Amino acid sequence: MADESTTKPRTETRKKTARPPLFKVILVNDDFTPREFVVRILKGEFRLSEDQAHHVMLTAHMRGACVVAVFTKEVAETKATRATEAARNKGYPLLFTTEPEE
Ligand code: TYC
Repeated sequence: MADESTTKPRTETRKKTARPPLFKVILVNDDFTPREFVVRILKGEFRLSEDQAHHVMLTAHMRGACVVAVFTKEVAETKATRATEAARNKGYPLLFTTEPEE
């Protein structure tokens, strides 16, 4: 008999899709790298618009550091390394770091 006492409650078996942990790329201020160069790197490596790049650069300049964008670990580390190396090739101390998102 399928009355209330014998019918099983429907249990949902929705599978959770695992999301990879995300990492922030952080732009660190310094006193030597030209502002225009920072903007160029942000546009080239992180595909920011001119306005976005300028805003991120100015925020790092004023506050010491600024989050550029968030990626999976490998992408964040690759981009941070490439951007830092591009600056090093020009003799600038510009630094990008990564850290896990809370
Ligand atoms: N502070 C630099 C200057 O005055 C510009 C700069 C901005 C450098 C942001 C690094 O992450 C940075 N030329």
